[in-house]
Amino acid sequence: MIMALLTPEDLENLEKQLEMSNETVKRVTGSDLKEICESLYGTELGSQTVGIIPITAGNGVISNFTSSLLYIVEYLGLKGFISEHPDVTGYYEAVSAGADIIMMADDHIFTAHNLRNEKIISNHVATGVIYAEIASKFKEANSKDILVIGLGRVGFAGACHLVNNGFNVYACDPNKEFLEKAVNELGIKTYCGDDRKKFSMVFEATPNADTITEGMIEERCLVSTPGIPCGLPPEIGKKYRVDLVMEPLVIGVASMLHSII
Ligand code: 2YG
Ligand code: MG
Repeated sequence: MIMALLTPEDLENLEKQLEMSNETVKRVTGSDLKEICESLYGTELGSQTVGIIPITAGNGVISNFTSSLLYIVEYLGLKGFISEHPDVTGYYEAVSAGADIIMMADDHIFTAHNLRNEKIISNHVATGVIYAEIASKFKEANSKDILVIGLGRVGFAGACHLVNNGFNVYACDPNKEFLEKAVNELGIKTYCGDDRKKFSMVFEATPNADTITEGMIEERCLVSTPGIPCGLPPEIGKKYRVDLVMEPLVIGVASMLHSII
């Protein structure tokens, strides 16, 4: 399974990226990130404390990762701390220090676990759901048709969310098994370029660049994507005056926390 790992560069200027994406989210959906999360999950973040644990497994600690998480946790109004030690020692430390929620990531799973109510979530699912939700709330959409590009763990979770909310989901993925699974389990339609169908709402979830082509999109459409690198080529974005919601970490983390509160 391919997964793009974050780099320290992705997490630079998180504050600026957050501000810009929140502004776009508000403009294209009418609600800001906090409002979307609260109505999506019916929860409001309270006074929980989040213990963030650096993990050295696999490719090891990503500089800026845990400090970015702490920044986000505090931005969302929660208390947080990073354990002094990594891994199991850090876990013991965080739980002993009274953390209500534990956040940690290795190269495969990034999880948040609420120790008080036993809810647990992966970043894949929370990210898929929130980016799909944002795409589906496009104010200017002229139908309930929505295109999902990529049916990996993030894309599948988002597609599932959209189907459950009554959208007509069209999807593509070069992986035939992923596509078949989504057709069989979710009842989505496959999208192929020959369809000549264009979308005003696009949820892109691939680790690849340039997955969005001119044939797929309406002018002034919305592309919502957590995928790094961005699937929308800048020249197409410009030509079609596309609104783009893309941000490396905050939106997914906000979704994770709201989903387990
Ligand atoms: O503790 C650390 O510093 C590292 N073990 C963190 C590793 C995180 C790896 N995961 C990713 O890079 C992302 N795919 C996580 C999700 C980003 C939000 N879309
Ligand atoms: Mg991409």
